[in-house]
Amino acid sequence: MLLSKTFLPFLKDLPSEAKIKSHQLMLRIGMIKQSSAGIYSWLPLGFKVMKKIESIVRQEQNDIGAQEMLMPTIQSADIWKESGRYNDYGEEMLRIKDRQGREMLYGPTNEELITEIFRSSIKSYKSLPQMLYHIQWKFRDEVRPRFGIMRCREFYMKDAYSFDINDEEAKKSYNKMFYSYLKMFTRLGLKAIPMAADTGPIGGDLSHEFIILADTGESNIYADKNIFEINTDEYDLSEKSLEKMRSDFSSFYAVTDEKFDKNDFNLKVKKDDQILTKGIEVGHIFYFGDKYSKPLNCLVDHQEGKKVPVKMGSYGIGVSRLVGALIETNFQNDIMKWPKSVSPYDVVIISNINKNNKQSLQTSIKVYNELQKQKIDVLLDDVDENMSAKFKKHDLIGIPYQIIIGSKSEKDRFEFKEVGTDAILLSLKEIIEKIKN
Ligand code: 5CA
Repeated sequence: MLLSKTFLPFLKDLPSEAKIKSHQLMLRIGMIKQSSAGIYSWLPLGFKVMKKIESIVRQEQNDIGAQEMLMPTIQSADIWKESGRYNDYGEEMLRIKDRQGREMLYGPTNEELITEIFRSSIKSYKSLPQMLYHIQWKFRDEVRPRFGIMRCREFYMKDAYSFDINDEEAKKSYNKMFYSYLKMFTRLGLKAIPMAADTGPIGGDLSHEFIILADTGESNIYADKNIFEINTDEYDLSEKSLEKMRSDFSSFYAVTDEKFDKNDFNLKVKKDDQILTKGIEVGHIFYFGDKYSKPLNCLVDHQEGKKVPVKMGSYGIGVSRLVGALIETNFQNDIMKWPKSVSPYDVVIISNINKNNKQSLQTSIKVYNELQKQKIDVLLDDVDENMSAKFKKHDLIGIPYQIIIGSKSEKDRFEFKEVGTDAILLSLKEIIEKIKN
């Protein structure tokens, strides 16, 4: 892509309405644009990053056998009346009437709808277990939307739902999801810590929030610092390993405000190991057994002949919130560096455009064509602007690799830089190898 042709509405000044750095950066470099309070359009640069995150989430969910589907954003109020949540959910739910006067709503979550789908086709224990998920927009009419896409009204969520015959089997599904989340966050370059949590309007008695540490997070975190030493690469999908994973994590104290107890904290964690900090909730998983299957009459034939309500869990990831969370953790001292797995481009060519010397641009185009041939997603900065302004701009856009084509480049060797390290002179072949590795 040529920068001169890219839709990238850069703002000159820091947007004053934004309070945290992810919100500031996303507006500044044109990743998003607010359309009304807590509702945003995703512009090409922001959309590209979000789609890459979505793709990692999808791959990791598929890897544990979850099946992707797509449910609508608009739901009928009837199923919510059946579960009893229509009234309980309160003002966060956006309620709509269609032209026939039927009560509808914009889905804040999908427990009811998925249970209704499931009960209409699955009748026997023989078809269990099942895990279904979709990645879809949600709407919650938050009292105080804030921090850009971190706490907004319309947001993009991956929500998965598990169905099992009994508690024991359901715990295995829960553990698989737990494992899938750890892998996902590792691929996103994030250290997310699972913390025992309250269940709120979703319900149930077993729940974990996945939190990444960030000063601007909305959750207070109380943890034993040794939890950060757990090596998540050790685990696999065998039952034994998954149980070990759960017991390793639960052996360390790590909770948010709702579960915090000062005495307990001091008793269980040595003073030197205590961490009190802030974090961002990027995922939340729940086990609630028959909370929805019972009122919605979602029954399956048990091995022993009787009919039992299916045991369910639900598992959310804030896909759009993750874009902000990644900025909060990777944007420091006015320099952004996207993890390679989700960077909007693999590499940027920063070309010294000079009216009297067309050589740089010609060389840049040659390099650009070669990288494209190699299926490398490359942005060429072909804008007529001085180099120091260009460097400043790319510090914000955050593409992790830069090829600088100007006075220092030699005939077949170019200045190549990984953000945060010094530039080195490399041949195009060496550059391609570095990017591909
Ligand atoms: N049904 C369950 C799990 S599928 C559920 O809705 N869980 S949740 O309420 O915890 O939301 C899941 C994730 O969505 C959260 O962990 C968070 O990352 C994201 N999220 C929730 N509310 C918002 C919001 N207002 N703005 C942005 N992201 C949000």
